Amino acid sequence: MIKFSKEVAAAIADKKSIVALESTIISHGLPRPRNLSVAQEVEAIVRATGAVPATIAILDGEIHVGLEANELDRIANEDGVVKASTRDLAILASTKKSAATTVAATAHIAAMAGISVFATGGLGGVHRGDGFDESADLRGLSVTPIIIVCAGVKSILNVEATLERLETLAVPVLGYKTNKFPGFYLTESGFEIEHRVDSPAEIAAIWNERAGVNTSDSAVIVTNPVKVELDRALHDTLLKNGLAEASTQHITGKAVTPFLLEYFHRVSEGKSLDVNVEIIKSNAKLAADIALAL
Ligand code: PSU
Ligand code: MN
Repeated sequence: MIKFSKEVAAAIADKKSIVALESTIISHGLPRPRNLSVAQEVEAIVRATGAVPATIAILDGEIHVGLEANELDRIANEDGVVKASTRDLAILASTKKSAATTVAATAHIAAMAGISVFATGGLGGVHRGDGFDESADLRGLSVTPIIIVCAGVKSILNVEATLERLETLAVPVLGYKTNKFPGFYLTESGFEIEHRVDSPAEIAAIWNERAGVNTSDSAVIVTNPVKVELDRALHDTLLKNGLAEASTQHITGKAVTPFLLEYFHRVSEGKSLDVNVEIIKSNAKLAADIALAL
């Protein structure tokens, strides 16, 4: 069912450390042409750390773990690459369509391929408002054994409700060198994290204890705050106006997150984009360090 890139196939044979990377961030989270260069830079960071990157996507109905250069280009530049979550995988396989995978779908495929560490930007979560919009990422992480490195959840979400849902779903949340839950563009969201870790080795140790206490079926979330945050006043203005704009334009369902990210990037004239890129790079580096520690 899985098509591996040459590099990832060799890494599996040689028992090298592998880091899964998601593709929705490339096709729907970052603007062209920067999306392709960022995807390439993120892979290079994983390699420079001594691990092997496996960007995951669906091409013509086939699951790809690791993309060749031309395939990465397709995800970044081809029109009609949809955003796919786990529920879409069988439909894509039978209709032979191409798609970028969300956190939920990427984690699902990575675990299926035997990969234990995954880097992304920010997780999906519970949206604001009373529309019952909750990302499938939350349910996905509750049933998928993987270490996921992120900068918390995007501030466009209801962070408090998202943390409550993660507790209900029994998904552990760790703060990397912090007790403050990061707010994606912001280093702190205003909510606390009970468990702080200070090294990749500590994260690996927690991961390895899970089998013994029979909690191996969920993800472990590692939150890694961005070093230089977006200006707070700018952030708050973007958030207020972006949410109002989404409501005026009746943006719903899976279009909400890409719409708000694009709004932030456009109206901040790239300032939020720079922070977003830093987040992805820093998470890829930490994920590679964790993969090596395992
Ligand atoms: N984080 C980013 N950029 C993104 C996303 C997360 O920095 O584009 C994507 C991820 O793929 C995540 C998805 O799984 O947004 C969540 O979308 P939704 O809220 O529709 O579940
Ligand atoms: Mn949604």
